[in-house]
Amino acid sequence: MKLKNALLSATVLAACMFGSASAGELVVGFSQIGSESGWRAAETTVTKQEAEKRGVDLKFSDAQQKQENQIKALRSFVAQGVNAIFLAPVVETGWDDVLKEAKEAEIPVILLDRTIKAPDDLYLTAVTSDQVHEGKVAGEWLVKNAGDKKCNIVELQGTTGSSPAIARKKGFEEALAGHDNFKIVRSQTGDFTRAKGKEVMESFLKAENGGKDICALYAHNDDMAVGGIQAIKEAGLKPGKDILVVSIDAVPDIFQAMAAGEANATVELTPNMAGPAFDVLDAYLKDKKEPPKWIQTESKLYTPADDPMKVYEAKKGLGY
Ligand code: GZL
Repeated sequence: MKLKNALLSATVLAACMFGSASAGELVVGFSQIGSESGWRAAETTVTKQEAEKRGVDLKFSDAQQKQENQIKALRSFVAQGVNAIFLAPVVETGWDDVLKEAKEAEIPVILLDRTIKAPDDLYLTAVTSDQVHEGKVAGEWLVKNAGDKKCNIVELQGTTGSSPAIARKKGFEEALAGHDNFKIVRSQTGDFTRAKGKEVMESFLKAENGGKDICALYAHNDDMAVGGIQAIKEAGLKPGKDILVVSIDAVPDIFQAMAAGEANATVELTPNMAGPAFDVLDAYLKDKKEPPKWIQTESKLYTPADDPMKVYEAKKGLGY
């Protein structure tokens, strides 16, 4: 396989030197989780746009939320002899074997938007936000704005075993520490989807005196929050008032809810993980210098004070 890759790189190099291919004739395999949320759809759109901009031949694979499909896609990319792989890992564990195969083939792997539990020599770098910080910002907003009465919180967790679900829970709980009037009374996965978020929120409302005992909903992403808002309204309560709504991603629909007074805070996650990933890949392919293992993207809190409809208008064309 090493010889094959050497030949491939030489071919690409020769093609670039003698002009029969553009300098960006790079082939990158991208194993995407699926399209479970508006944010994920935007990440896919932006990744394809970034590849196009750079003249990169992007081989795209949608895993429909299944790790086995991601592993199959990675094996296929290795067999094709791509120059690099982008992986948005659906869960944290179970990647060692396939990443060892990519390493054997000398194909660098860059993680997008989620991290994994594996030796860090199995991937070049990870382009992600600080997901613990996101949860903490959400929790701190709630502690600051829910008053000092007893506040029973229900939590819609992301995909079980995924790094954002684990980290955002951790960060939120850190923010609540020391504030004994705040308590998470129910917590369950809504798998980052609107439909499941609504379904689980309906069960929370039923279990908590029709929602009268719930002070706030914390959702690990806006799509589950929007599903939860629907359930709260159908239960005859006012989301954003009777039940505060705090979530993460900053997708356009949460700003529409904010403008209607139905959502209170969201923490922005950029869908552009691919830009920094392509940049670090270009630099690595030139000088083979190992980049840092983590390239952190920014997080920003938005509330109704931030002109939500203006933000909605700015974001709605970005592929969500
Ligand atoms: C977080 C990302 C999450 C988004 C969700 O980095 O992996 O996955 O917050 C998406 O919208 O499903």
